[in-house]
Amino acid sequence: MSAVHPMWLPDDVFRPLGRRAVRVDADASGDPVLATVRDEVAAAVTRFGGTLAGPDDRADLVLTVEPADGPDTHTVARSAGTTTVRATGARALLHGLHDVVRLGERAFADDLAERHVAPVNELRMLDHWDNVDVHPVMGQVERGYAGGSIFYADGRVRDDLSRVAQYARLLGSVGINAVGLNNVNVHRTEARLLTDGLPDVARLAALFRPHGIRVFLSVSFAAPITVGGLPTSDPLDPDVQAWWAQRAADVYAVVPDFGGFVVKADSEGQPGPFAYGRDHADGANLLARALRPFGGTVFWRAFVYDHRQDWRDRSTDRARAAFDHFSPLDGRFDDNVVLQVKYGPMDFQAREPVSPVIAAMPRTRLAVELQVTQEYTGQQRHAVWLGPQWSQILRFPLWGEGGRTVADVAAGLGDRPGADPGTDPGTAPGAGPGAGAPRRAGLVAVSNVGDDAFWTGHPLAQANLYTFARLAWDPEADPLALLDEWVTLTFPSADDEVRAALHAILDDSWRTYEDYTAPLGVGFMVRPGHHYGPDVDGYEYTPWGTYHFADRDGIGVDRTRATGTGFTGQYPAPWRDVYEDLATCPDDLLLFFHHVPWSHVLHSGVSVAQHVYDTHADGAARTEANAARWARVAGRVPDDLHGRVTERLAEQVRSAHEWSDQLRSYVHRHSGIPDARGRTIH
Ligand code: GCV
Repeated sequence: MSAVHPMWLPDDVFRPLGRRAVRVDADASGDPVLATVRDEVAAAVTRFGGTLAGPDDRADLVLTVEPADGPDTHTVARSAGTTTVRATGARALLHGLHDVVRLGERAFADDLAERHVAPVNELRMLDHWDNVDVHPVMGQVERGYAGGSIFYADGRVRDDLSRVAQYARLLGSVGINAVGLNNVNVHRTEARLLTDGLPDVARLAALFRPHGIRVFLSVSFAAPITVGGLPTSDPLDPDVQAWWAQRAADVYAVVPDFGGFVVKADSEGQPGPFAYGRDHADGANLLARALRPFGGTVFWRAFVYDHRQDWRDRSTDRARAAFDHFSPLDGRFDDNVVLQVKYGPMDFQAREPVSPVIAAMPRTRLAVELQVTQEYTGQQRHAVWLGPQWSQILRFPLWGEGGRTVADVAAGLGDRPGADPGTDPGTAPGAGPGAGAPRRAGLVAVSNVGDDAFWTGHPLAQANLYTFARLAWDPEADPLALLDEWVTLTFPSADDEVRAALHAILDDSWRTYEDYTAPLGVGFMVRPGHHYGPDVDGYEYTPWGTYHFADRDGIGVDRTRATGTGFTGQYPAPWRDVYEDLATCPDDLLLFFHHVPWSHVLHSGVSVAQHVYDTHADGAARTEANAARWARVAGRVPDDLHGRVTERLAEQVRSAHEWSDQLRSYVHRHSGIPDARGRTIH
């Protein structure tokens, strides 16, 4: 395999545009994003026989900028045989160009309906957990399943950054506008990106800039000590404040459009403000004030918990940690701080409830963090398309049906309950009026790319990167329509059989994965450390047994207020009561919230034990059907891609059976309940 796969931008997708007369009515001199638009159009017409129309020539497509304040917006309209894209600025024109690319021939149909397009989220970000050095345990890309870093090799920024240029083009085409360049676990070498590494950061920024993307650095809270030689990194120390202010000035001197910092503090060994008796608002505001003169933003992660203590005691339920730490700080963060909250209270499990923190901070800008890299969802060896999961999370109505959703909070849309100081965020009704100003932020995800020829290890994992970017643009978009869009772009010459096979494998793949892995929201049955494959009891032994408290009588974590950890009380109504009550708690989250007997009958009508027998047998069987389906399209997609997917699907079949066998056997041995469908359990 030599050539790098083009992901969703193979040359062919430019054919409808490239065979026509196209005019770019914008002076590209001095604006790198406009230059990108002009270069894309020029390359397309050269390749497919169209023309670059001059100012007085008739054109099939006109791309023009009509400056306006406000968010990037474009319209696409068809009249008198010409399609016109009007954009409010350079970035909007680039988005408009790719809107036309996605429309294909439809962009030139006389009945094209006029389109007004603007992103819902202001910030659409991908974080990279890339280490500059190869970490002895985590490798080069922490939780990376697609080879080495595209940014770094041999302990420094690569000399050849051609992959980064391709990546920036891909991301710009789907509206990503921010990229974090290094791991949130900041080691010594990455910490130096902020000092000696700045010329290299500037090289990377120069590759993202033409695609409308700003770069961010993850920084260590202890950098004033480890890099700066100060005796402290106390956020209230004037020398520490001056040190950060100087670092910000240095970065902006070489990267004038630098985005800002990403920070993981007081979590999993990373230093933070707790060491000085300060809180996370003190910590975040320290960096925010250093960045403020230059227009920079701090993404402060809410993934804060004590990894040495949790689950060993019912009073230290890890799910509670982010809310307990952060909700008291609402209103204390500067307005160039964005609190970055993982979608669930645990850690990117295939099934979790949404994090109650998202509903609890009405006076804070808040970005929701998703995980495109498949740490807990098959590590890009399993075909698991996460679009439906993300869509479900984003559409979740935090204050009940009809009220504001997770996506609304991230986008800063509408008033959030409690935005008016003095209103109790836990009880105010969702659709009611509030007094808070919109707090626009957006979505962040951990990227899944590496230097692999297919970018993502499993070629079909490209669909996750694409879907995340498109949902970050419009969280209400139908994920299946986005998947279909990805199929059309990525496989432009695919016949119906190939399209059907891709849909058959991917459409329900999240559910399939959930079916053969940890059941009913219980989470964390992966092998500790690397998080691949089943180890039902492997995670975190507590004095009572495993963290999921399985024994011969039952399974699940009691997180009720009545008898458990009280976590249900972190939700606003109605969810605090819906989750509290066994009668109303949804099946797919049952074991997250309740400890129940194996014989407990689900809303679906079967017992917990029988549910495990059924879903695991069926889920594993579906992976076999997928492998067979893919075998039938051999010769209809490129051989190298077909081969890679075949190899991954085979591993998925093996692994799914391993999961299924272990889970069914575990439940059978503990519960003694026979499988009502009479299947053999080993
Ligand atoms: C970058 C999980 C992962 C860690 C990751 C952490 C985080 O715990 O296993 O590898 O660290 O999340 O999001 O910071």
